[in-house]
Amino acid sequence: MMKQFLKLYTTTFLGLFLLTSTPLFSMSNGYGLWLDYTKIKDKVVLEGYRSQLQGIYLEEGGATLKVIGEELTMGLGTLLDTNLKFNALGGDGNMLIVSKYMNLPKNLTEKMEVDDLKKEGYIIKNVDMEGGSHVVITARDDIGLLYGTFHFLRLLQMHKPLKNLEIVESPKVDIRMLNHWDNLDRTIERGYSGFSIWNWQTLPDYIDQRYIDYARANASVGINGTAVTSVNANALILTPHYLEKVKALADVFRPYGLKVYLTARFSAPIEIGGLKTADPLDAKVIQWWKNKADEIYSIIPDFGGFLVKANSEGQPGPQNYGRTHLDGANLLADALAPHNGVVMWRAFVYSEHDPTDRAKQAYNEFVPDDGKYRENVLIQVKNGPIDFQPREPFHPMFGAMPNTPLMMEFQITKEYLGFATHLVYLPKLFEEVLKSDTYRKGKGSLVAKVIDGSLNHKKLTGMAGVSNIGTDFNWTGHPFGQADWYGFGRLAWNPYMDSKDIADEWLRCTFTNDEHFVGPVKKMMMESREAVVNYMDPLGLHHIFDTGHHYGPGPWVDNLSRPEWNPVYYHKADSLGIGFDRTKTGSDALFQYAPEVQKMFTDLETCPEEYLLWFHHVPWDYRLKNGRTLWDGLGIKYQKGVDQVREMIATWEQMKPYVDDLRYKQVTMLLNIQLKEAKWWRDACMLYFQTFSKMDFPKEMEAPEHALEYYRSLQFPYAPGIRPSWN
Ligand code: GCV
Repeated sequence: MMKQFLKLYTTTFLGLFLLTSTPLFSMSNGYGLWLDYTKIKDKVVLEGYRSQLQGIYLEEGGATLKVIGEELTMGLGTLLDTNLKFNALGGDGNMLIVSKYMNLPKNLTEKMEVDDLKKEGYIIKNVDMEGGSHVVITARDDIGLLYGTFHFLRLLQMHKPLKNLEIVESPKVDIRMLNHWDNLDRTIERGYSGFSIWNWQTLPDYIDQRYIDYARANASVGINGTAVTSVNANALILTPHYLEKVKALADVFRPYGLKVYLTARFSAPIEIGGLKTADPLDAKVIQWWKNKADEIYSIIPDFGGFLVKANSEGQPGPQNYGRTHLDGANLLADALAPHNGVVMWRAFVYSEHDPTDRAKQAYNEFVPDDGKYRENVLIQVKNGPIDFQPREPFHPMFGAMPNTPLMMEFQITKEYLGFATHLVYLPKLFEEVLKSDTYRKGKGSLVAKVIDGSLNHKKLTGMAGVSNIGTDFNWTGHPFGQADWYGFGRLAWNPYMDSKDIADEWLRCTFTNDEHFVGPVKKMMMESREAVVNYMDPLGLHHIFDTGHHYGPGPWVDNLSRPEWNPVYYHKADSLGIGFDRTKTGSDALFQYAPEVQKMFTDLETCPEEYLLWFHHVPWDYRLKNGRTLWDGLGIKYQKGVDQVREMIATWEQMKPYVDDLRYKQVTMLLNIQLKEAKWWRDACMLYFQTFSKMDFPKEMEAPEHALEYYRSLQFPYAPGIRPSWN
């Protein structure tokens, strides 16, 4: 006993020693995100910038202009290690000029071409005039100037030349927002980076510095909205007591161009309004929502609108009263319309009373009402038809509702991709979805064109990302989780961006410009998404996660009350084979896609193997394109995923000289957990599927570490991301 105690004591002590040997308070802990400006070490670059930037002219104005001044003082002060003076226009020297177009002197506006410049957009351009060679940042509005300022600072962070600048940027999407699934008790549904950063108890009087830093970080990547509460909504957020707190947040966010949205619980008229019904056609209910909207706007004049999850996973909605999603969405839209607010009505619906393939239900529910929604309604659609899986085909609703604005919902938090523990670079996944071709208006009808409205000339457009932010020092738990937040913002601004370029930007701004680091780590990030697909859900498998918390594999789970909550519903493994037949012989979910897409996925010759088991149930000895059986192919993919994580570890080990000690260690430890869990996935899934295939593992696959019973016995009642049940 004593020996054991001593052993425990020594390991604990050693652990403590290791931790305290790199005290957090004395080093960069990741809090500064991609905005942790550090002095430029390259002398040539530094001198070039110093001679180009000898002073700043910033037009005078309100709160956003003040923020720009602070950002430039801090950013240029640190990057150039000098105190630049704010001067009047017209003096000598090379200046940085930041001013709205309408306030620029005529001799400058003459040199600017602003026709293409939209709301929130900006121009960064070199202009030579007597007195100096200047860099001008101009825009139509203050927020455009702020976005331009962040872009300009990013150029410096990336050591880009400041010559021949001709940057014209306007956002391609109007609403670029985070969805926080934060509960009022500060737990976060599917949150893996600590608790909610919103401290409702101390608001409105205590403004945590984090709120300001959060707004700044969002503005730096062009995010202009945030729904601060979970879609599994609590009606209390709409009471005066909470609205006062929301107002305090809105006041903090406003200078950064960040609008606040709230989730609206459909039964709020009953729960906080004292009504007997929440029927959307009831006159009292209609009046209640109208009054509520008026009240909110009297407190927060630039309130964005409501985000709604209704009749989905137990949430109340119009169908409780025999009404439709259309009735519900239009009810709220009418209440918000006088204030220019919008409703984001989620299409994530599936019912336990509907035996149809879950992948088909949202389309069936919404598409028939195309064109009947009010102008200020957006239907918010998840990227795929099931639920944020490591890989899904694009949602068939994209392109299928030409007369209704559809907005994208991505998940930045990694509910199904290893939580905040696995390094998986999500913008690669986002890019794959955005570049998918819906063929709805012929070849080239990309999902991105639905989202930016260009496919059907939509006036209102949006993209939402379910936040991965929490109270962890570094905001996102995994240091690389910051790249997902960053990348989401960049893609919401421009859905045609290349995820590789985004990784490049993020790495240079967050770590270093050293090519020995940027090259290999970028490659590692770009391959990380395929790795997770391989070790979790290869060849089109999906939703085989353990129950409820979704931590680890649970392909055997078959005892949940709703059929579509059981992994067996999705993989359909039996003695004959595996996969979900969604062709005409099965659920015919493929019918919901354009004929070209249907054809491609239906024909086994043309169906990409990444989607094979999503659309087809195929025999275990089915021959893959490489001539191997499906069974072998599965094992090889699972093994490949594990090997890819090993490669990531090997890459990261070479990066020690370029990274601070803390983040180096953190990522090393996390990659090792990722490897352990990748093996767990491989072993558990292959052992379980072997009970059907009855075939030997392929020779390429390492032998499982434990028997199937071991994996089946694992229980995680306190896995993060869900409220644990205490009994
Ligand atoms: C907010 C999935 C998640 C739920 C989430 C839901 C949704 O089912 O597991 O936690 O609930 O999606 O998007 O509404």
